[in-house]
Amino acid sequence: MAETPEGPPEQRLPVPRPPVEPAPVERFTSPPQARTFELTPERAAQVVRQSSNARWVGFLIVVIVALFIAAYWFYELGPLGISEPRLDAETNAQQVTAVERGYNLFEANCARCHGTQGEGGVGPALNRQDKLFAHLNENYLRQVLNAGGRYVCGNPNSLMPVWSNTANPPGPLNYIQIDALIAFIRAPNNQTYTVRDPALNEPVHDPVTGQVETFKGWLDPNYKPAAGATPYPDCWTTEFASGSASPSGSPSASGSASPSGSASASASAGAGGGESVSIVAQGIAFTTTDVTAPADAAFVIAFDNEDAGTPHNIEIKDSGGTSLFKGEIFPGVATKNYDVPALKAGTYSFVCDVHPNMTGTLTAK
Ligand code: HEC
Ligand SMILES: [Cu+2]
Repeated sequence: MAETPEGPPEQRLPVPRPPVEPAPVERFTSPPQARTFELTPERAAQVVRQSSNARWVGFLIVVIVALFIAAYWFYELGPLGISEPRLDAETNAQQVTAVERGYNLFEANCARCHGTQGEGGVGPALNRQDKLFAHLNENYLRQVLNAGGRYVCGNPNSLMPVWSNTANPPGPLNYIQIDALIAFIRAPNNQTYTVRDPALNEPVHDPVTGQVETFKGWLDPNYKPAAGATPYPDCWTTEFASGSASPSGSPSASGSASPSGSASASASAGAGGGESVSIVAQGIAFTTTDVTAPADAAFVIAFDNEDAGTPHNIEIKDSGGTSLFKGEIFPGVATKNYDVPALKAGTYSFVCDVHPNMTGTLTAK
């Protein structure tokens, strides 16, 4: 080949390559094309294109991963208060489920003695803030449900049975149901829960309005007992024992005040015959729920409490619910004479303050 190509410079390009001289075959073992590597322009362009694609793909993957991490971070931990952390949301959802199940369990098993709102009945009230604050704590509730009513005051004849199926003899409820009941009893009253069908777990609709039925918890999370108040007693009946702690101090004081006020009246009535009405409480109920008393004259109620160790009393209220007479609360077996001031002719109701479902009607005529 000529050393210098002829013609104008543009014709001289591309510079012709000197012909490839194959190396002597005997010195190499690989075939000549393996050594004569040549990058064609197409191939070179392709390499450039591919590597730029590859960089894009890599960049996009990094972006996707970064976005995923950010999204997951928000989902899982809920920073900056934008969303609720996932685990908290899950715990809350489980809590709501437990409360809603507990509501059904309570209505089915407990309401007949403790009232549908926990207001009390045969058994003590459960929905009171002073009791929920510390006395009805989770651990205590668990103990009571495991051991039954005897755990409360040590009364072996307590009406409340054992509930837990781990007790001996076993009760009807398993530990999940016990947990649900405890969650329900201690549910806060600033949250609204849905009433669900126990079998279907579907929300229950009010047949009249068609609205989903709801309920609220009992416990007021902001409740604080008055400074220096005596904590609720371990045994609920001591609340009603005469001359006990501050909460019951005022009713017993008023109870003692009214009989003494009417003592003179009854004395004068006693002179005129002193009519006496007898009322018996037995098995957390008044044996006679309809009593007749004289109108416009003081009379005496001979109140016979036949329930050993269980406190009862009689409070007389008019149709508007105003208390007209409140007898002293005392445990059985005992009898006390209540001096009741004169009542106008009419119908009155009488209740036991310890057991709101002990009621009767008193007719004065
Ligand atoms: C047959 C009536 C009856 C039923 C049903 C009943 N209880 Fe009771 N409960 C009582 C009585 C009575 C007491 C008081 C214990 C005692 O001193 O005998 C009591 C006490 C309690 C106490 C302790 C209250 C306190 O002030 O210390 C709790 C808590 C309680 N019951 C929860 C329940 C729950 C939850 C259920 C439903 C699973 C239930 N009870 C069902 C009658 C009942
Ligand atoms: Cu009573």
